[in-house]
Amino acid sequence: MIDITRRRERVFLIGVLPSDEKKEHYQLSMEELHKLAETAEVDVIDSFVQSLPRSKTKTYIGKGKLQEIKSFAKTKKVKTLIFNNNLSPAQSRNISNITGCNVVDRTELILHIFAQHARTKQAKLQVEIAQLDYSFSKLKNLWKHLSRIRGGIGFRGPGETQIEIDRREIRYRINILKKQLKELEKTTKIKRKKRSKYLSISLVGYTNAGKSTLFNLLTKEDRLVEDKLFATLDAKSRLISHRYEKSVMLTDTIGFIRKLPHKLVESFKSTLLEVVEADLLLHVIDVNQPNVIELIESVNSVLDEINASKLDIIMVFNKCDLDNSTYFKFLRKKLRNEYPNSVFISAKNGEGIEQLDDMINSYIQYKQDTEILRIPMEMNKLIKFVHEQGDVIFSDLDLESNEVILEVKIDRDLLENIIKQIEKYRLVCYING
Ligand SMILES: Nc1nc2c(ncn2[C@@H]2O[C@H](COP(=O)(O)OP(=O)(O)OP(=O)(O)O)[C@@H](O)[C@H]2O)c(=O)[nH]1
Ligand SMILES: [Mg+2]
Repeated sequence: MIDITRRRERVFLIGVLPSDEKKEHYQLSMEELHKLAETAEVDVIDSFVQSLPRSKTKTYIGKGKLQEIKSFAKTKKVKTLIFNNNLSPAQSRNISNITGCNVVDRTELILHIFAQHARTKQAKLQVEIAQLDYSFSKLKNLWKHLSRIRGGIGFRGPGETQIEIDRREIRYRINILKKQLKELEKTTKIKRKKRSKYLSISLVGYTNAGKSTLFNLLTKEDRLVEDKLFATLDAKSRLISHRYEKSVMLTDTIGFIRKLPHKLVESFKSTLLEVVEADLLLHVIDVNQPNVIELIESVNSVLDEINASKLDIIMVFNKCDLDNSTYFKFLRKKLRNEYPNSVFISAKNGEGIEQLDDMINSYIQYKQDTEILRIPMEMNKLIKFVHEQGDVIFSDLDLESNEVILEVKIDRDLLENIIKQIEKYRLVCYING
């Protein structure tokens, strides 16, 4: 993988505007690339976008444009070109040969940022696996490419042999890392199991939407908040005991981005498990982004990819302190119509938080039910379970029927299951006389 770790490296950003894409829309994705580059701590000297019906197979952009970039790079002392798309290994090599510059594609840039920001052992392992996976697939394609241009199967030049050795080593390393990750995940799973008594809520959303800021506000924690993409890479959970009608386990996790590399989602699955296993998601959105609907959709597609799109969701439109224009009021109305289960807040100054709290409490009420249960004394495991999982308001013994009477406030789904177990037990007793 190309190294761009040297501080304040001077770079150009490069993109291709395909004929089927709107200029303004593409501009936004170039701006996002700019923000990614800033997050990677490099200096963006200039950007180039070429309009083409579609990108060039060999060099991604036109050769003439590349020559132009080459001479600009020389005068501006730029050594690295960052592309707004993923490049094939052959494209990277060709561009590098023509311009004499390092070539970094979008996925490599994102992976680099993830590597920079990984703090926990788990995040570090996950990033390294994703990076190796990406190098592996690039080498695989490069091998295919070389064998094609050098006479196909049977030809074994030194290049291919080296690539094969590299590939084997990468695969070996990936396997070792995956094993280490599995070990780590075992302990996380144990921790997670203990949490079943609480309502679990996960914050999800596009990177930089304000998830960690909201997490800090609700938990009074001091989690890292930065005006950078992917400030958070690990999952952190905190128990909120007294704010809501029931204890809540709130989890802050990594932000998403459009075209989030698939390999990255794949290797971060264990961190994202917190999201999948939540009762409720708070989808945090920076309402000031011009393409807000598109950002919501890209988050939804990642949620889909990790099987979390069917979970209950409250849309939390954040950063409402930043704009008070008439257009903003109109947009608010439009979003409220589109997403009825939504709230408008500022995680920075606390505006709208009461309303968010009310919605969480309503959700708790909706999820819970109060019921008087009569449980046969023999079902002692079930009695213990009810005590553990619910809030027992009143309890008594009916010695005549040999039953425990419990008035309990408990999760609706659990309650259904408990009632079924009691009925089944009674039926078996009845049949057996
Ligand atoms: N004006 C304003 N800025 C906010 C608000 N909430 C968050 N921010 C700012 O937005 C930036 C990103 O906030 P974070 O809380 O780090 O965002 P995040 O969603 O956790 O980002 P990642 O961890 O990178 O995915 C920071 O500079 C925050 O200070 C808000 O309500 N209003
Ligand atoms: Mg964060």
